[in-house]
Amino acid sequence: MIGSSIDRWPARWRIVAVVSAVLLAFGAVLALADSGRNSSFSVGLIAREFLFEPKEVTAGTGEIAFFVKNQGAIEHNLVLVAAGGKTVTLISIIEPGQTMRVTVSLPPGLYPLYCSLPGHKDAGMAATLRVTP
Ligand SMILES: [Cu+2]
Repeated sequence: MIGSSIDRWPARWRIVAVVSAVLLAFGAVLALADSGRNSSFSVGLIAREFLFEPKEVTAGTGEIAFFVKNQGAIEHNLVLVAAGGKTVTLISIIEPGQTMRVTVSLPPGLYPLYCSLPGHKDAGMAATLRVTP
């Protein structure tokens, strides 16, 4: 019994080695893909009365994750102006003290961001997202 179980080890290890090699090759392909336009970016914004910090944020093409923390005393939100002037509400409400996350993918360009609650944008709650090629 012991002898036969030892005889089986080499075959087992060969399978493990082949599976490992396949996984490594697959991982290398994923890593290559990730270094291209499928990269992901993280953008942090602080919202409060009445501004976004920082005023300008930069990301590349790919998935952009916004983390928006409301450090103010009242509700805020996050709206993005897409190409052609279309407004997209990324986060409809961020309660005081809350951090909200949203992901978007955008072509290169400059995108105004603002809070659409009445008067907030005019009071200074605006920022710019620059998406680089
Ligand atoms: Cu606001």
